[in-house]
Amino acid sequence: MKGFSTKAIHVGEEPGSTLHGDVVSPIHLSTTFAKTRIADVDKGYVYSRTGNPTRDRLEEKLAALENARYALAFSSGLAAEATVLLALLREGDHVVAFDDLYGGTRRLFDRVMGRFGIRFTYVDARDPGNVAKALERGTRMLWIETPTNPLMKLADIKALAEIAHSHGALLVVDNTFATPYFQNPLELGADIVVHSVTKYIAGHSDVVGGAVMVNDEEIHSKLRFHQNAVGAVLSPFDSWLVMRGIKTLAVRMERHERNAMAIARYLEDHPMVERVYYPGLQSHPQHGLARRQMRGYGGMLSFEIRGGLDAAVRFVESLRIFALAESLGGVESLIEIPALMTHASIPREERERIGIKDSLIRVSVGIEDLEDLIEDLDQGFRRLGE
Ligand code: P1T
Repeated sequence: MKGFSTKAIHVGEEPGSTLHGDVVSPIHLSTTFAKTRIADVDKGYVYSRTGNPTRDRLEEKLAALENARYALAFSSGLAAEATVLLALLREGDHVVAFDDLYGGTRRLFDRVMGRFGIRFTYVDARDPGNVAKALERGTRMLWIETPTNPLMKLADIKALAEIAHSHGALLVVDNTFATPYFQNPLELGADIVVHSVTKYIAGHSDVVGGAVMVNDEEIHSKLRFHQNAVGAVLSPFDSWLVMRGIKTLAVRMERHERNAMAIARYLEDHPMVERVYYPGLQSHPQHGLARRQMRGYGGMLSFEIRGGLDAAVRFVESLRIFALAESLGGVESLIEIPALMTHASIPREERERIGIKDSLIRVSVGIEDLEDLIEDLDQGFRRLGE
């Protein structure tokens, strides 16, 4: 099995791997597993926080998506991230992170991990030189998203992996926006990939989950220990929902991308739009890197609307198909204002320094019919002009 979709559909669910030859993995809800002899109490499945057959099948599938040796499933993207930090860092350690990250990730870094003596320095990681300059003796980890949330900035994974490794640090890549269909950071030298499975991987806005993928056995065993010891595991039912979602990841991503590219071009030509951020556009300052490092540009984009926050609010409230909501990566189109929603927890001065203006609107382009999406945006712009 080599192809992405073949693996997405079959890994972890081979007929013959279950009692009845199920084509779809069954959901194992039991929290505990009985033994007939004391000698066997720690053999096989024991307790579902530690290990569960449905979660195991999902983890096999998740590993296959990133061509990784190991994957671990968590109850949210943030739970996955927290477990990585808790498993691999200690008091006094230092992390260099991309300054443009999901607001909740920065909140976890600064307001939770900071209390345990882990220090974070934020840099514009588009320039690897900025990352190299920020390294300290205690730097153990580089942490990036690429493309970033919400400004669609890119970081050169290969270059940053070299910088990290020459310093004895690990490179962590949050691959949520690109998805494993369009980008595989482990193959470019990253040590750890994290995902908010809530987004494209599950794909239907009906499950909150997270994942970590790695190749290194020692890192894996530390993560596995902490997955159980901290306990933020994905439930069997949610594991099953994610497995179901993964089977269509490739076809969904093709359609997300096709719609996003067309909408990015539409917005770029619109007189009410100041600027569009989408790595598939020639006008994106890192379009060349996107072409080299990714196999596609994904379904996320953002744009600045003319007229400031007031226009942004009126526009997003006037849409009928694009739902005004946080999150992303589901089949339905979503729209939001980062300064008021997903990135409101970042102080205004810091937001402005990164480039997140009040007039920035972020779009998760769904897989509806393109004509309907464009018509909805059109009527939104028309109402602004009234
Ligand atoms: O929401 P959760 O599953 O815990 O994942 C957190 C997370 C991690 N990484 C990235 C790149 C993310 O975008 C997210 C969650 N983001 C949103 C909810 C959002 O609307 O941006």
